[in-house]
Amino acid sequence: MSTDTSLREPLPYEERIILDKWADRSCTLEQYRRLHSECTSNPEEHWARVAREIDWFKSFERVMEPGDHPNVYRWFPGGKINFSYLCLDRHVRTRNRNKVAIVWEGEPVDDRGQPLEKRVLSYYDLWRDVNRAAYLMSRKLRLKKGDAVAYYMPMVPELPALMLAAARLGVIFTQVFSGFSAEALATRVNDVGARYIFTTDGYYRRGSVIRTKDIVDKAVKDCPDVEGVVITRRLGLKDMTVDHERDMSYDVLLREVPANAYVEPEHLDSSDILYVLYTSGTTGKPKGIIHDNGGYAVILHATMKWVFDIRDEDLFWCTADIGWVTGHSYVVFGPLMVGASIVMYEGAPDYPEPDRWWSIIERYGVTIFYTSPTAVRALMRVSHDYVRRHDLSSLRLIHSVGEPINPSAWRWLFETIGGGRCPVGSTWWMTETGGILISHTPGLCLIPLKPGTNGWPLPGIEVEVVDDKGRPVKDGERGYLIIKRPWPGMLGPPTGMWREPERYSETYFSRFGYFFTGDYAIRDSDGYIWVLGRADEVLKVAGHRIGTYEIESALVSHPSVAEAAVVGIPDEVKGEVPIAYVVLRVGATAGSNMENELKEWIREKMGPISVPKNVFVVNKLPKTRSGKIMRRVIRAVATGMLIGDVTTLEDQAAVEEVKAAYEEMLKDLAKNE
Ligand code: 6R9
Repeated sequence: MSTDTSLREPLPYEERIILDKWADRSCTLEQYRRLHSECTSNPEEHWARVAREIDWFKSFERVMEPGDHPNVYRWFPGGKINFSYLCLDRHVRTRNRNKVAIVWEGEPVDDRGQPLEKRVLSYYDLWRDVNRAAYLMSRKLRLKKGDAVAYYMPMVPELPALMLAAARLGVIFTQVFSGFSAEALATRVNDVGARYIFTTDGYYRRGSVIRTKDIVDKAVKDCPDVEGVVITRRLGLKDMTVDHERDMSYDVLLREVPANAYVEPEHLDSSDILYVLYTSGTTGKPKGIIHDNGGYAVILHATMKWVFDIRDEDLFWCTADIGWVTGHSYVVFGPLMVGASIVMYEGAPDYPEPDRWWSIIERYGVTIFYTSPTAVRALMRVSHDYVRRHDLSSLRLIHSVGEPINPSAWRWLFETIGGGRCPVGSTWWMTETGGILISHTPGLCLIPLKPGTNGWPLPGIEVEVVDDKGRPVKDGERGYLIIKRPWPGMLGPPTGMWREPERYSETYFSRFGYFFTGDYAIRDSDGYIWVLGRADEVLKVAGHRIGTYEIESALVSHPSVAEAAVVGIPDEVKGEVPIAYVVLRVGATAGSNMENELKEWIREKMGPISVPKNVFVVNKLPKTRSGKIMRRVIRAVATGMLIGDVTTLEDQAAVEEVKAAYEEMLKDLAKNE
């Protein structure tokens, strides 16, 4: 049984760490407060100043104006812009032309553990690839501005190229994480209205082959409007099935594209859609979060400078998969926009051994490392010799993202990985925010570090921690995190949430009248924000965002399941993991295999990351008198906490049952240990 101590460590509000090496960049809280209040007192001017630092085809006329739906804003109206131009064309005209854009490493290794595949693309190479991809998309596939495509791609260099090609044409893309199931893919493809799906034959993960194309074959059966599937060969699988009516080889299509193809980047409106990315919420199907071009470009530009202190000589490595927002913003668009060199790695951090990441940092000389607490917790459990084998002295700055970082994981990153030299931060943001909103800003000036905090909101960002009624709570008290003003990079026009303007306002604005993040947070007396985790039914499992509601819906779609409740329980490595309680249909019997059958069902329906750690079959679920499942009670029982007020509880016996099922599991675990 996980002891969970690391996740309940006391938070070191009072600790303050000032780094010698960064002393000339340090500032006092007072200085930072001043800088901050200058920016927030006139945010429009502040954001205009930042926006003028990037290249527009036509300059914007205003900073921001209300859109056509409540709570939707158009940022930088009048401005014309193109991300592909920002990330490529303007660099290939300078000495960055031959600078490394992407160093990519495949997962397979030789018998000495050395990587077998490496690809290096200069900015010029990438510019060429993107033009050829855009040519193919527009001439061959007849894709045009406003059309949608779906990418179901693993971590291969073709993915950033395709994203930038779509951006060049104004084609809206949605990238679906390559670990998602066929059903999850089909739902997103249909919702966004994709004309084509781009995929690979497969990829390598932890020494195995994952056959992406097979999953697409399954998904596309439920996607009547998809006109074709375009396949990049990553593995060269000989036995890949091909439907000649529908499937096209990317490589064959490219052969027909002139080597020097050039496609003029569309002069897009600042508020035209760049992409839609689906993420989990508390109810219903996943939400399609819309991001625009201009506002998104501005938040990425600002955060690459302020948060990552990016410089010409840096090698930037964000370890996120591009399937998540972190990969969109800080593998692809942010770093390429500022002309940085990035690392992309295909596989698992512990393949063939738990020093793969450290070997990559050493091999290429990574200077800025952006990773997740869950990976850190997994890697710090193995012998430190895996770290000591490698020279990590190139590192100068480290940040984490995805969930709160507990102080001991922070200290390990700071001391063992960063050698006590590098600022280590925890950047808070969400799919919805587009870019980082709460973080230390070593690129501007550095306030003292505290292990585990997110730091201050960025200049120009105003957040508040409030109680149930929306009243600010006192410093040091827990409350809900809200964002008080619109910000560049927020959910974009026309509807914030793809085709669901009402759901957008309802989800984020109905509770407090301001943007509600869904997170619990504390502000300490130094003004530092400590985001503590979700206040709703959304889980962060190994940093991945999963709605308990989605797992429940998948469970009740199983023929034997009548009702299901899913809650998150703490896990030492993954932060939290889902566990499920199910009530079977009358007549269905719980064979000894029911737990595995339901886990397999979830794997099929949703993908491996959503599979509950345990599935318990019970006779009843604790409910309120009005019939709502009391997840709070279930979670409390399952994590051994106090139950709290259960006066509305219908049936005490159901609680006892949940308790018994959980105790049973503890006994089993104890036996196995
Ligand atoms: C970027 C990303 C968003 C949720 C967010 C919060 C949690 C992210 C965090 C953090 C504490 C951090 N979160 N970063 N919590 N400290 N540095 O993760 O987007 O997948 O949409 O998740 O992640 O709970 O609300 P997304």
